[in-house]
Amino acid sequence: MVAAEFVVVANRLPVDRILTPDGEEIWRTSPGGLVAALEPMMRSVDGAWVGWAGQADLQIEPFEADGIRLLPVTLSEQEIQDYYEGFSNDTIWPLYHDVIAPPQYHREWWEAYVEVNRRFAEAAADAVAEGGTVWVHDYQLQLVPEMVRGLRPDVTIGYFHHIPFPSHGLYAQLPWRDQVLRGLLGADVIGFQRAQDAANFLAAAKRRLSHETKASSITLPDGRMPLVKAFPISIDTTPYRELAQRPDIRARALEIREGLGNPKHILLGVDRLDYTKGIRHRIKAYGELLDQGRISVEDVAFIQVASPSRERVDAYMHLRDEVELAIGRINGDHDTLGHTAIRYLHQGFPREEMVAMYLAADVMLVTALRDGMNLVAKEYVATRADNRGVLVLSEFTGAADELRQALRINPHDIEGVKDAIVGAIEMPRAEQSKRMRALRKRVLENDVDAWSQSFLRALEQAGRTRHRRHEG
Ligand code: GDG
Repeated sequence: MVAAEFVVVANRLPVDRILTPDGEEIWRTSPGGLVAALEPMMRSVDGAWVGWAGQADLQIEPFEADGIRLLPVTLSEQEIQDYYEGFSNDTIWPLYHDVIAPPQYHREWWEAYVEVNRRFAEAAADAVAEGGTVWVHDYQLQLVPEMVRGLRPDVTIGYFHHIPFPSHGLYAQLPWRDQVLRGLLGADVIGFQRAQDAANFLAAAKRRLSHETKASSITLPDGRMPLVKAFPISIDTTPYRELAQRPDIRARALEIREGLGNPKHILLGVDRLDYTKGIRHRIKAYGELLDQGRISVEDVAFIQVASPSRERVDAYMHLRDEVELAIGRINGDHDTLGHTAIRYLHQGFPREEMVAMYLAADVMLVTALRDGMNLVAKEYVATRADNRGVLVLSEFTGAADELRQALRINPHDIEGVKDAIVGAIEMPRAEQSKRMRALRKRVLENDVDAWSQSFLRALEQAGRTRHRRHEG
């Protein structure tokens, strides 16, 4: 196998395996922003992508899809339970989102996490060319940077963390807190979504490992100085802008409004069904507004898309029950034969339909209790070419650091959320337009391409410094 100059390591490969009705296997590129951001670069520099194909016990040889070399990592059913659903999604995920749900600490989950991280690291170390670059993504693979460094001291290593990094007071709960810090510190550039996440990581490294830290770097005992910095991620704005102009999709947006009985205002929520997203808080606020008669179902409809997520993890099963109970009650109390209070969709939709919903929505509700960035907020903004519409945005999202002209809310403050919803509904056109114009400028200028370019520039710089040190 030819070695690759640039290797991306992520939990998932950027493709989904599809079996056609006649039993043929095909691979479809998943529409995620990460692939879109890295695709041009991966093609130009001879890149490879290490990841899991999304199904248990799938033994597949490396293959190529859309010009990218894919190197599949196999996970057993037990490893999916322990490494992925367990340690990644039931230990790290809740801990790093400020313990909104109680993290579960199990030694066998940790052991599987170490084992699987080693498999990813070995695959990357085997694939990368002499002096090449490895870019590791996200919380499922925090040990990979140190492991790759151990196997391949010649390569430059980047790591990007897509979710929050908690304050030390919470992080300190993790029984394997020092191992995880050392894992991440194997990278030359450690990127976070917000400046606060980078600061939390630096504080943890200083407190736990007694490393010397400066504004954005750490000095390690071996003399290496990894860069620790915020690189706020964004979206590929092009498909959103283009789809938002398409006549059939604009017609579909009108049809959606009609289907809801032509309400004056449509509120929209789009989230994976996850307890970090504040879906219950949003539903409660809307329900109370109806109870109090401040709004009516004839005037204000609420569409909530809650795409199925992590359905085998207990906390997600409970959340689904709670959300569906709350919605059932509100709809039971307030629906009429012509109007539904909350149109709840526990389904995934094609991007075209998502854009039609963004176009139909007068108010976008993003009420996350904690969120690394929140791309939905940016997608909504990207589709609003007429500068109409209001974004209600939780201050606990990474996006809130950038999208200053949104209506900011604290999702825990239900009265505040209610006032923001009413404020959004009543906002004069001129103010909507002033805010949206500024939001759009921000999102269109700082797209995913700008994000990957700035991370890669930092990585290149780190690589040059390292080579100089080696030679010197
Ligand atoms: C993690 C961090 C960070 C959702 N339902 C459907 C659908 N989606 C798309 C959205 C959006 C994406 O999924 C969700 O991205 P978010 O950023 O909102 O949230 P997470 O999934 O939690 O992502 C987050 C992100 O990583 C990137 O670093 O921003 O903070 O938690 O693009 O549109 N897309 C389609 N159908 C659906 O039903 N097509």
